[in-house]
Amino acid sequence: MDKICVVGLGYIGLPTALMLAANGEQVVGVDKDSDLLAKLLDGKITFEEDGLEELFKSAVKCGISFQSACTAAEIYIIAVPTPFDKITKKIDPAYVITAIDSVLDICPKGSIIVIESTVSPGTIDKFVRPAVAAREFAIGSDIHLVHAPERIIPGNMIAELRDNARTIGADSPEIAEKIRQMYATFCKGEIVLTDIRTAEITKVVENTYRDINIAFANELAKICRQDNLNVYEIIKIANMHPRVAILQPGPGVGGHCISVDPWFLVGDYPQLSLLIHEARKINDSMPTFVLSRIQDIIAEKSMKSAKIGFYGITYKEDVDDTRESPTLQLYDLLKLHLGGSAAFYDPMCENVLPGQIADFAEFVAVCDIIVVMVGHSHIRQNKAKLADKIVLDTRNVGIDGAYQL
Ligand code: SAJ
Repeated sequence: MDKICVVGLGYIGLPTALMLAANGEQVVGVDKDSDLLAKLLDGKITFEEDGLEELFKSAVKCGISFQSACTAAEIYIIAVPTPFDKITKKIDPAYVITAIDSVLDICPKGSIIVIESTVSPGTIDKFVRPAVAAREFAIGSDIHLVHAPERIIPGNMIAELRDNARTIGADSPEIAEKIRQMYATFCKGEIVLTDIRTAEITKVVENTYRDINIAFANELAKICRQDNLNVYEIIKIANMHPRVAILQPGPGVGGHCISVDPWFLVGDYPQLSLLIHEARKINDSMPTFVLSRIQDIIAEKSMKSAKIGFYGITYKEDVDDTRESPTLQLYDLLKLHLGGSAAFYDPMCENVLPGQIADFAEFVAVCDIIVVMVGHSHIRQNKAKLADKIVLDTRNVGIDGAYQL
């Protein structure tokens, strides 16, 4: 019997499975996606992340295996996606439930299911427990449930897997301790044991805190624009105060976490989450604000027509993930407002949008206005190549003469 079976080998499941294997645990990684599996079995990693390739090699050396179906194990880690419905603002727990169902098909009695996927608070009570009970498994004896939400930041995942504190929510201290020991094989941060409900909401609270703080920076950018003040200088000086740490304004908040999780609190506590809701609205308004800045520039330069080039499609710098990215949000607005005369470039991803140009020099040459949407290292190293262009720099990468938010 295997010791640990990790179900879902995406952005969270893969590095977690590799880390456990590289630190001496016996691990099998499971994913239904045959292309993803084929790549892993062929010795290739499936997304770009600092240090992932080296970790992959060492996990393979230590004996990690990959397959499409769950196997008998002592511990199952569920790291499948939780899709978000943009209209209802609710997550769909179906993938988590399906993954748990496939575990229940083969798991030995007494095994532990650890849910790492972010779920909206209350999901485990509302959906997971009834689904397990419907299969006639007694929770607490036949099967144990744990929620250990991931906390790692794309771009620094491997270091954060090792160094961040973790939360483990379980029904009993004994099971929590067993799972603490598993994570302690690689996690050097503090591991806090609590109950499942607390672990669920704490994860969402962390991302909501960051969303609110980014919204404050974005609102400051709008205030400063009104009076032509430099928001970046103001933030820099304010942050010299020992108890001030303002984040950076930008073209919007993307990714599958910060732009999603606060909605769970708004949905569950609509009368009580006024600040949280307002912050979400401010961050969601930023692509429209970028569009208004482009229109300001076109008017100021008296341009009759202009080809707008958007540098960066991913949701943030140096990752290849485009989920909920501000550029994709802007693309939808552009279709309405600018009649589609846009080009896109991103060194981290290919063929995401119509009008995407693969060659940077060609992109620069064909565009009249370039809007920097993502501060990839690539643009920081190639700023000089935009010297003769009209540039709107929404990420403050430091391009001489550029317009700012
Ligand atoms: N952003 C700004 N200004 C800033 C910081 C970020 O506009 O000063 C934007 C980014 O460009 C991006 C978005 O916010 O579009 C989110 O990026 P991020 O780097 O703040 O966070 P994520 O989504 O990559 O990862 C977050 C992290 N959560 C927190 O820092 C509280 C990470 O630790 C979580 O594990 C992750 O969400 C998750 O999976 O929940």
